[in-house]
Amino acid sequence: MSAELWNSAVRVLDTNWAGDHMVPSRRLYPHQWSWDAAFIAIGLAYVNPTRAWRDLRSLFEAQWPDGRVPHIVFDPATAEADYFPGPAFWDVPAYGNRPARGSTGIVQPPMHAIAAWEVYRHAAAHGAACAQEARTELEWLYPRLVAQQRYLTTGRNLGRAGLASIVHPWESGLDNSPAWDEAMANVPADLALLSRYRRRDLDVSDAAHRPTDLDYSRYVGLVVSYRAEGYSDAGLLDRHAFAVECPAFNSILASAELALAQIAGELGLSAEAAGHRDRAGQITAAIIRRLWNERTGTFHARDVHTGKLTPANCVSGLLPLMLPDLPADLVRAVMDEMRSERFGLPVPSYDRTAPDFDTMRYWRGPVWINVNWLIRRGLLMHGFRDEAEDLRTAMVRLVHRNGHFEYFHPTSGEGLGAPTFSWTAALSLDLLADRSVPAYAKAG
Ligand code: 2M8
Repeated sequence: MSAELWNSAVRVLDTNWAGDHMVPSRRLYPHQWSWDAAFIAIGLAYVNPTRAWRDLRSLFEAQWPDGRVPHIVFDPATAEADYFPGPAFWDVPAYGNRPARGSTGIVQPPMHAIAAWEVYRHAAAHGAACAQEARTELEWLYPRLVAQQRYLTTGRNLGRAGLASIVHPWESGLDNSPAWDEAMANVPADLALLSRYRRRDLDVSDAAHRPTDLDYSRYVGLVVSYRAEGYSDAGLLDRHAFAVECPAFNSILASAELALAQIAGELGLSAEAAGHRDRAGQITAAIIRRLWNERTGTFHARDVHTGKLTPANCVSGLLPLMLPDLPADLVRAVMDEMRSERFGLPVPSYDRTAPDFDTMRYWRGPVWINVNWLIRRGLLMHGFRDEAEDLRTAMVRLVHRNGHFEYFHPTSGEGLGAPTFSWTAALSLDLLADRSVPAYAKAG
C-alpha cells in the first residue's frame, strides 16, 4: 500500500508543478496559495527539496513591504476568467518590485516557519548539496518569516489583546466554517454585487460542495471593503464588518514562533530565539485568556466587534492542542471533546451532532487532511502516541482508498472536491515517511 500511495502522491505533485510554484489543483485553483505552499513544501521535502524551497521562495518574493504574505500569488500566465475573484478584482497596488495585481491583499495562517523548519530538518538526508541549499534558503527566509509574524502580531492585533484578527473568512483557510456564521450575519450581503461576476468555482465543482452564493456575496463585499483603502489596516476595525480571532490561526501563529526559535537557534541567533519563545508564550496565554470557553471545554473564535465567542464547535477549537504549553487540564478537556461523538478521529471540520452538520459542504463537515495533520502534531506533542498513530493510519487509509482528494465525506470516506489536490498528496508523503515526534522545546 505504501509504495502505491507514495507513487501516486509524487505523480500529483509532478502534475501540479507549474515551473516555479505548485498549484493546489490545476482546474479549481490555478494560482499559488499561501498555506497550501507550506503543507506542500513539507511533503516535497522527501522527494524534491529544491522544489519545496522554490515554492516557498516564490511565495515570499510576493511578500508585501509591510510583511504580509498574500493568500494568493497570481500566475500572470493564467487568464482572469480561470479563477474568481482574480487579479483584476483584487486590484492590489504595485509594491516592492512587484507589478500591480500580482496577488491578493489578505493573508492565510502562517504555516511557513513550521514548513521551513520541517524541510530543513529533512534536507540533510539528501546529501551535502541539499544541506547547503537548505542552509542558504533558511537564511533567506528567516527575516521574511519574522516580518510576516510582525505584521500579524502588530498590524492585525485589532482586538488589542495580543492575538491576530482575520478580516476575511478566506484568511482562516477554513472558508465557510460555521465558526464565522454569527460574525458573517453582520456582514452586508449584496447578491446584486455577486450577479455582476461569474463564480468560476461552480464551473469546475459541485455547487452542493461549495460555499453558497450568499456566502460569496459577503466574501466579495469584504474584499471591496478592504480594497477601498488599499488594504490598509489603519482604523480597519471602524470601517470593516468582519474581524475575528480564530483559535486555529493563532495556534499556528504561536507554533510559528516556536519554529522560528528553532530556526534562529540553528542560525546562531540565540537572543532572537529567546524572543521567539517569549512571543510563543504570550500568544498561547492570549489564546487561553480570550478564546477558551470553560463551559464547553473547548476553544471558540471571538468576534472582535461584539466580543462574543462563536457558539459553533469547529475543528479550529481543537487546534490549540498544537501548543506545547497548553496547561494539562485544558489538554484533557480538548482531548475529551475530540474523543466525543462530536468529533472522533479523523476529525471532521465541524461537530457531527450539530443539526446543520453537512457531510458534503467544504469546511462544514468533511474531513480535511491538513487539519488532521495538525491535530496529529498536537497529539504527538502531548504524548498521545497511540492516538497519533491511529490517526496517521486512518489518514493514510483514507487517501489510499479514495484518492488524493481535496476533502472527504466524514462517514463514507468518499473523496470530494478537487481530485488531485496537492496538500493531500504532499502530506500523504509526510505521513508515510515521518513517524517521529516534532522536535519542539516548550515555550516557557
Ligand atoms: C480554499 O479557498 C479558496 C479561497 O482562498 C477558494 O475556495 O477558492 C480553502 O480550502 C483554502 O484553505 C485553500 O487554501 C484554497 C486553495 O486550496 O482553497
